Amino acid sequence: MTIFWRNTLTLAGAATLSLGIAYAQTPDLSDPPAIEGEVVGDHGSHTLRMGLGLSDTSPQYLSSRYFADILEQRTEGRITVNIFPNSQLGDDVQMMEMLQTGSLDMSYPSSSPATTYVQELAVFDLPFLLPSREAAIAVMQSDTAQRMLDAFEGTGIKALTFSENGYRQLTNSARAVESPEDVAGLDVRGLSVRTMENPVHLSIWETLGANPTPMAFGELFSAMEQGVVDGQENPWSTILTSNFYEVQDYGSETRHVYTPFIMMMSQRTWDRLAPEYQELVQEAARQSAEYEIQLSTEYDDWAREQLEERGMQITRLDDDQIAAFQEAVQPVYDRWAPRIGEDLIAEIQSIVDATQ
Ligand code: TK8
Repeated sequence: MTIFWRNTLTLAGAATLSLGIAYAQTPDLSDPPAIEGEVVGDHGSHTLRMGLGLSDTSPQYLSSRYFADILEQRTEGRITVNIFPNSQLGDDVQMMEMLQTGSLDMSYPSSSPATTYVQELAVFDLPFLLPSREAAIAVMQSDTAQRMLDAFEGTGIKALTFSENGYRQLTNSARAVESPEDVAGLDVRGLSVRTMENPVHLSIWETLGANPTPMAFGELFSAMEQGVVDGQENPWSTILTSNFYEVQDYGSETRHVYTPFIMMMSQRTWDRLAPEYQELVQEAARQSAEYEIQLSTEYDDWAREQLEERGMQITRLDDDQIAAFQEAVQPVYDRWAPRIGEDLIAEIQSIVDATQ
């Protein structure tokens, strides 16, 4: 897939020349693993609607397609999943409410807005908790994480699996950011930053001296375009696949938080499925999550390069500069750790330590 970018170049004393520069829209991504396993027995037909926040070039979408393909093949077309990307059915918060009422079958939100259902998920919102992708994956695959998915019981939502959203990076339209002082501004105002709808994130950006505004992801592009906010934070892949570079000149590799996605189904939909179908859905969810993590990993560095090629100025931060951010957000830990649970944090920490 390629898109064409029009670049105009004026030659001295000559006419304007138009060059079409082709940018690859996705990196060289691994193909989905072959679909294996028996065709399951006939337990009726289901057409499921799945709403996504991200675009149809995102790892989230591509792996959801794989999920749909597994179900379709292993039921000989009796289960079909129709995927609606780009927040067209609603944002993370709205779609979770739709799952509860049964007006939507599936969604794939970030863990952060889901903390209203399962408070322990807020552990993922603690800044600089997961130092490496290996650690993050170990945590997502742990019994501790499974317990959080199980804790959705009774909410009207069946949580199927974690997968990767990834390390979040700061972008903005005002200035290059290398330090917490650049966020707060000294003789200029603090950056106004959109955050996910989650109190820990709000606290992070308040603590850094920014002017945070929680906002649905679907409204973010136009909010930045219209200057309602200066910036936002998301993984490089999302910044690329949502075209944020068109309205954001600066990026900083802050890696301040690693948040996962959670693939979810409406409990009402789940309860309508025969046990054999339920088992298949659960298996397909896990397989597609593994594929999603692989795609997301392949996407991340590539997306950063692409953003630079498309004109975003990206600041890489060295260990001392990261440490300055880490120190600046210590009050977020002090305030939230007791509420999230010291035991839970220690449990996560020991999973992390085992990967170091
Ligand atoms: C997409 C969201 C998004 C998240 C955010 O539905 O809101 O910034 O990172 O990717 O879950």
